[in-house]
Amino acid sequence: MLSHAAKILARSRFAIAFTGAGISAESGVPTFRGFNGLWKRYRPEELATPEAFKRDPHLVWEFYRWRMRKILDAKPNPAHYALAELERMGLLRAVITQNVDDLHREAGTRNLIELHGNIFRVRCTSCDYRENLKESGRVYEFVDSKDLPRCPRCGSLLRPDVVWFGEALPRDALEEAFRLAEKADVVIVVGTSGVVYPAAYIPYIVKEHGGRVIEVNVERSGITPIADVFLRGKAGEVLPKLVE
Ligand code: BV8
Ligand code: ZN
Repeated sequence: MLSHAAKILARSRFAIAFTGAGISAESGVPTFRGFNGLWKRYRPEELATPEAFKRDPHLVWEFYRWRMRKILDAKPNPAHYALAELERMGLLRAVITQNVDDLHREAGTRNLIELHGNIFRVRCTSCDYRENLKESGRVYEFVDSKDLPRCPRCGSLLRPDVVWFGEALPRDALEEAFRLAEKADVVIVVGTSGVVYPAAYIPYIVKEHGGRVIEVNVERSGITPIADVFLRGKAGEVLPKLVE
């Protein structure tokens, strides 16, 4: 199956990747279905929503600061590096990710579409103030603070610049992702349960336009029914074999 996938990729004209939380699991970033410990009693759908933020901004910021700390301690794993290498080899045109952890960028992927935003960006709930905390060098000060973060321009609450459940995805990112999916003749789907929409449409759009779907996952997912090749295994072990 692996050689079959490698052949499909080698012969592809326009291959893209579509990734979910599973690609960062081996970096130690908890997947959405796998929250353990502290956050086990909450479902992410309960915390990653505008209603939760309105009701209890302290709890939601505690959740995001906890995840930011986890991600700051994480490094890209061989799966992220393999996709960056495929792009360098000219075999991968773009990575469309549902993840907000910045690990694809850290691994060197250049053409990256973040459908659900980025956990290291914050934005104001009232004015158009935005800040990339890594670029502004304030990420550790931000993560270690216990106070509710306030906009330096207008004083309103700051929120994570990520897409919450019930919120629309950034239009330009979604349109670009759909455009790439229509053009792609191969999509490598990595580490996603394929249950969150509209992101999960991506592999279906590739399929509908006659493209092939290669899936890498440790178990079957919502995408497996339309996969032409299903490579069962950990992304950090399977993807580097596709680069060899
Ligand atoms: C919207 C950012 C409407 C926040 C996230 C149909 C159409 C449109 C919407 C809907 C619809 N049906 C339902 C909806 C509503 C909802 C939705 O999809 N709900 C689901 C739960 C049913 N969708 C929305 O609310 C979206 N918004 O539609 O708004 C609208 C439209 C116009 C105007 C106004 C409103 C917004 C969805 C985005 C939510 N935000 N993230 C944050 O991160 O804090 S989604 C979040 O969950 C993640 O980003 C990720 O995308 C998702 C979890 O999915 P996965 O990435 O797949 O991760 P998961 O843990 O589920 O799975 C991990 C997989 O990896 C598993 O398969 C596992 O086996 C595998 N794995 C584990 N280890 C490994 C591995 N694989 C390989 N190697 C390993 N080592
Ligand atoms: Zn403001």
